[in-house]
Amino acid sequence: MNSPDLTLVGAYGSPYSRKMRAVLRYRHIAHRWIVQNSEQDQGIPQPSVAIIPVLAFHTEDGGYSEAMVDSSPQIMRLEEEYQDRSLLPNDPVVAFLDHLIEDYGDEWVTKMMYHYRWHHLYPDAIEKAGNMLPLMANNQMDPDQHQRIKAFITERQTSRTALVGSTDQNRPVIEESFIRLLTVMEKHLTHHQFLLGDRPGRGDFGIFGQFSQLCFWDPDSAQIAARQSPRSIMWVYQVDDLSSLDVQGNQGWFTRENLPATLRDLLHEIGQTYAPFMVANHDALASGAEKVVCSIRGANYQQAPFPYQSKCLTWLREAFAKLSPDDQESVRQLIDGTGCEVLVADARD
Ligand SMILES: N[C@@H](CCC(=O)N[C@@H](CS)C(=O)NCC(=O)O)C(=O)O
Repeated sequence: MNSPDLTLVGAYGSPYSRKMRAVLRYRHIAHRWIVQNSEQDQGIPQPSVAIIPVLAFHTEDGGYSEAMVDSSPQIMRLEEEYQDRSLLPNDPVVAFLDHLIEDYGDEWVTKMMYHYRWHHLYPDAIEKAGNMLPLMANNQMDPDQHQRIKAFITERQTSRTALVGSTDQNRPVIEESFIRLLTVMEKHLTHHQFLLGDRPGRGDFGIFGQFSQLCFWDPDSAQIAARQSPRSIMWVYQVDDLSSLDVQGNQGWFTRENLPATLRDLLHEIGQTYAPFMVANHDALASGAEKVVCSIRGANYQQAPFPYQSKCLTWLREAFAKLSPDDQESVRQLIDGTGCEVLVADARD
């Protein structure tokens, strides 16, 4: 085997791992995929936080120079090191929207994913995940050990549902937003292969990661998805491996002048759910409040504050602040009336 540039350590059932593997495949970046805790998972430098996926960079002599976590920074780091088949649209206004869509996938759609896997109303999903997750690292695992790890993972994950907002009270908010997202995706994908044109952007990979689980793995959500949006299912198959997609230079993106109405529908969906939540989460952390409380399409949504998501909003606002005044104005016009305005409100001052 030719020596790869990178190693990606992840898991089949991890949305962010699937996201990054798809990015590496699409970008033609030579890599090795290692399943976490498998026999091959050895010698990788410890990242700052114990989460997956881990992206490890190689040295000339076959060792590792460093390892990093968090898929969005991983994507941006790859953009610095590799030019071809970039994920960044050339129009900075469209690139900002792409960043927003990616973050919506990572930080809001992930609630749907966790919910349909671990919420107590979905016992088949809990049973399936409990059975399958331990075997990813070792499919020949001893049956007793399998049962022990299954019990451990199931107990840990089901006790964490409230942390990501998957409670009985929030259930309608999360489930209805999944159905609306599928409806928007179905309409959009009827005319366009990807969210921002003829090639995938960060947003495609962000939503793809979560959909790789929601549409295929978790039984209840997979059934809903197949009913509501067959084109989303096909899009997930495609995005998983876009190594054969032909891409010319930096062509193929929508521009700010030709964004389709269905993209605006997506921004509207983001503005009704992710946007009020992200701002309320940020404000709760800033004021030291114990709970995030916000209204999402008239429903009262509550969960504990989530520090990483506050950082995400700061990064999004920093990206907006870096745009020229004209580009900022264009973004404001495009998101006007969608509910996303609150995301960039502070940047005006
Ligand atoms: N913000 C991170 C999130 C990664 C993440 O939450 N990974 C989960 C699995 S999908 C994880 O490793 N959780 C810790 C655990 O399962 O112990 C990203 O974008 O990659």
